[in-house]
Amino acid sequence: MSREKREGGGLLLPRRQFVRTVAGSAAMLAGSLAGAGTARAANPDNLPPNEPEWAKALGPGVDATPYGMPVSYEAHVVRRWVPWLTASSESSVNFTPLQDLHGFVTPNGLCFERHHGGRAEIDPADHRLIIHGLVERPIMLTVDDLKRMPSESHFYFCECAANSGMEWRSAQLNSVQFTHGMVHCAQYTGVSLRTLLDYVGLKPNAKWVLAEGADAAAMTRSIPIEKALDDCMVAYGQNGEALRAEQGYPIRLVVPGFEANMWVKWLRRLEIGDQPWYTREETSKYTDLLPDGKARLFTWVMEAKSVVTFPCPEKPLNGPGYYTIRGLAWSGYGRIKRVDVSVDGGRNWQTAKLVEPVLPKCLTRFELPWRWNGEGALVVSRAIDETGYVQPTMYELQKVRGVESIYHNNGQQVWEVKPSGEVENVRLKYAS
Ligand SMILES: Nc1nc2c(c(=O)[nH]1)N[C@H]1C(S)=C(S)[C@@H](COP(=O)(O)O)O[C@H]1N2
Ligand SMILES: [Mo]
Repeated sequence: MSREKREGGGLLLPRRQFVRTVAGSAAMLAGSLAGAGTARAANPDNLPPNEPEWAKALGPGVDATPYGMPVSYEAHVVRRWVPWLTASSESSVNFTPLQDLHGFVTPNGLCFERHHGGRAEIDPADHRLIIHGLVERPIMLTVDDLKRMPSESHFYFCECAANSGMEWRSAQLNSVQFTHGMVHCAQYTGVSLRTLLDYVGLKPNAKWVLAEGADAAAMTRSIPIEKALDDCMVAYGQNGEALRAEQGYPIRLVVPGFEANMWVKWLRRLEIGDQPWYTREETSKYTDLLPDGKARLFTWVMEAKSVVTFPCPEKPLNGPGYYTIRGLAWSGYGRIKRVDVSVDGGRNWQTAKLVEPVLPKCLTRFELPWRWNGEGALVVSRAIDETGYVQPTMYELQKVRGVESIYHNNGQQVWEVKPSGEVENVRLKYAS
């Protein structure tokens, strides 16, 4: 559809003014980043047929970099946060730069962080995991004890229930990092929680596992025993190395497919009980307020979701021609079965290619070749998981959930590509 038709037909809802300001500053940021990144003009002295400067002298030796960091030209690829979103940086969140990542693994240093009481820095020698409550043989384990047990390694996504939480009412943040960056995906290594629970011996009335962190927030969540015995892990490894302090070093709970809040970091205690612990977290937060004033409770599984990461507000198009639309899809219920992509706001859909491997409860990369003719376009993706569930439009989602909740927004994200190549977060107005 043409841009005129969209505006004339009122298909776009304008964003509120304060949002313009935020979007403006995000755009400025993106502009300055482009200058630091690939858009920088080339130095002709380094181009063929000249010998580039780095080929004329020896480089640093193997003693120069005991722990490698990204090359300076990628220094703009960092976690970012939105200072006005929260009162302090200790109880806050930063965001994964999805627009700059390849494949489906998030590098450890770029995994978004969500802390309620700041990041704990724990000496593993002083850390213990206690498992007690409705068990036959309560235990206290060291981190070394855990490493002596059989291990498992699995890739899982981890998404905060509040991801896209600002976007319920209308298009807000003009950035895929800020709209969708509260998700990361890593290979976790550790001990299966079932192994530990078998070891301590569950009593017949064991129904819930309370997990508690050793950070200043002592964050606690209750996990149903069925899930605890299914695929949860006590992880000490992430992407081949020890967990980062930001992600819960020395150990964190991995609860595949469930909202990230339950993935307790700096895990120090598992108390087996016969009922859930109604902590402040569970009753006042992490529930979904509905239009009738009731709230959905225990909405643990993250439903199928996807987002286009190229093009996106941070990654505009550079003139008409050949491109590959790229994005990420995931579902807490299992594997992604299909991803459809539309360039006309969801009127026509094409099936994207899923990039192998397609793993359950894991980010899945999708791609679709696209010849951009230079006209305005509305790029959107929708994920379908192996249960047959189809990622809803924002309109469909709002009809069921209203707009009062912060959590569990898995609606389709629409990017408007302007004839200039710039990309903006927009909300379609659907005929009702
Ligand atoms: N101990 C502890 N665990 C915690 C939290 C916390 O503040 N303390 N935050 C939770 C929330 S709300 C989220 S979204 C995830 C974030 O995990 P990450 O920091 O590895 O991205 O950790 C969860 N586990
Ligand atoms: Mo969260």
